[in-house]
Amino acid sequence: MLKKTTAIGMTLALLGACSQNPKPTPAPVSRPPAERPQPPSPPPEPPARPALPALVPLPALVEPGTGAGFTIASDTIILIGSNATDAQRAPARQLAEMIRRATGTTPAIVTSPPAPLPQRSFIALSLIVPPAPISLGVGPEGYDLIVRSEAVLLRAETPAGLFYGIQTLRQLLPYWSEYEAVLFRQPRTVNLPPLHIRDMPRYEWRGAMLDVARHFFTVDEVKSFVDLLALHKINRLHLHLADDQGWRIEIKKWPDLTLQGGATEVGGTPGGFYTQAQYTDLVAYAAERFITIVPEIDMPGHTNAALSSISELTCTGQAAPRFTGTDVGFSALCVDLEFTYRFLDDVIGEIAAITPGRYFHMGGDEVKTLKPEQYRAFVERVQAIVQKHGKEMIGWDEIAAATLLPTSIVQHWRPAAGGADLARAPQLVLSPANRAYLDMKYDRDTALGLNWAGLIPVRTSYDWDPAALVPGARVLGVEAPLWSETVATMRDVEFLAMPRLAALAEVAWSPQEARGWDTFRARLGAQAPRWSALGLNFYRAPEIPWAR
Ligand code: TNX
Repeated sequence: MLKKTTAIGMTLALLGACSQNPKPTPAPVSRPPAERPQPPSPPPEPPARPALPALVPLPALVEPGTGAGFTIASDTIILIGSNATDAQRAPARQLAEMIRRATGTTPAIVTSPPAPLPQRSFIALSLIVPPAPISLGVGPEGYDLIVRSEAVLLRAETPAGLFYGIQTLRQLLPYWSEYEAVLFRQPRTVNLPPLHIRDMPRYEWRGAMLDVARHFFTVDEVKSFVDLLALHKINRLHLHLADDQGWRIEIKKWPDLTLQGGATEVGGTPGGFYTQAQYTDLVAYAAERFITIVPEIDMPGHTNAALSSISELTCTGQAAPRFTGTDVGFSALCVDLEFTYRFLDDVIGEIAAITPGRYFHMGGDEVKTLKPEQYRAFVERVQAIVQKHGKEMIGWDEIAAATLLPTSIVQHWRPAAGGADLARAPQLVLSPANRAYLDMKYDRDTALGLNWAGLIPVRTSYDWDPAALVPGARVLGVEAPLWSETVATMRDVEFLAMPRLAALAEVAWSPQEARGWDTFRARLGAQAPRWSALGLNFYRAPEIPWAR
């Protein structure tokens, strides 16, 4: 591994890209402009600096380069180490596909760097795995990208880092690369601006949640949501798989859960569910984009779909009637029955077995029918079951009242929650409903969405510092939930998610001191042609200068 890495390293060294062999920096280092007060009388105009590309989320460091940049032409190749594993080849294939759409030609992926330097123009993807002679120092998800006229050099310590570098390259390609139309497939060259980007995420948990229980979304629809997350370097997709209105994941020991509980959704339209094979396919699709699926079975409340499918789960032994409304808080598992825990062991065991990610989400929110001590004992028992099946438990912030393992995660959602319980939480994911909930309306006139946590214009979802929200807490990151009481199609999902999902992705990825509303607005507005090319039904918030 090291031998081959060194071979690419030599290529990079010859090009002056290694930190051991620095070239004089051609252009002054400039962090992306942060909001700073302007001096009262401006000094003489400095020489015009090349405009920085409009990237979302903002990278940690962007330095403009000099010269003409790099031209991707029909003879450009992608260079990777000859020892590349499949996980390392996947980002290279994704880049090749992106370039095909941009230029009409699929670049060859060439292993083992030819020596001397290839005569053809190349984009080198290089894994510099610690401990390596040269440490990149960008961490497990970071990357370093250099665009020069001779070559493009993308280096990372992991395949995930390469993937995020490629997402940045994607935003450097012209927006029309997102079209599939034959019209655009004539061979053409594409120019990338000269620059150096050194980038790494602020938080390890950069999540979104989709509620597939209130309204069901098919595997293909969820895959399109995954694509949207990947573009924004989001790495967790939390699926809310069960609620009062529907149970969406096959449990082989309990087929009635999906036969009965999967058949409904809000409004009485037919629901649906994922077979375990479909779920596995979705997990793999997300994994190729470095996104971990976090499955949630909400309990002990929000369980009417289960209670109406399996009569033994209720305290009366009578199956509950089906429910397709939007009230919350009325249902609860019968927590004093041993049967309940055998059932949960089956459910959690089967889901854990098909979920490679580390987490299982037990919900735990809005239980209005249990005494506090019943609730706490329930959470602690479920925590033990989750641990037995090899997963780390996550739950909504009510679970902080229980005694939690150091590995358990509390997902903060109630803006007014806080105080002692949250401070006791071993670790937090932040989804404050008044900033991070994608199902809140933008303004009073927004047709879709709810407003119980307030109206959330784009600036409100963008302008906050996660580190300041719960002082002293160990914050893993940020997650943007999209509850689906009022959304039934992917067009609806996209309308509420975009552009706020992009804003929250930047909150989770970019350094607090580098980002600011004014530069964000401009960079966000510049995404419009790409989003249109992708066919996204985004909300053209009036405060954003959308590019045409
Ligand atoms: C609160 S957030 C809920 C959900 C609703 C959502 C609607 C949370 C843990 N519980 O059951 O769908 O509000 O915004």
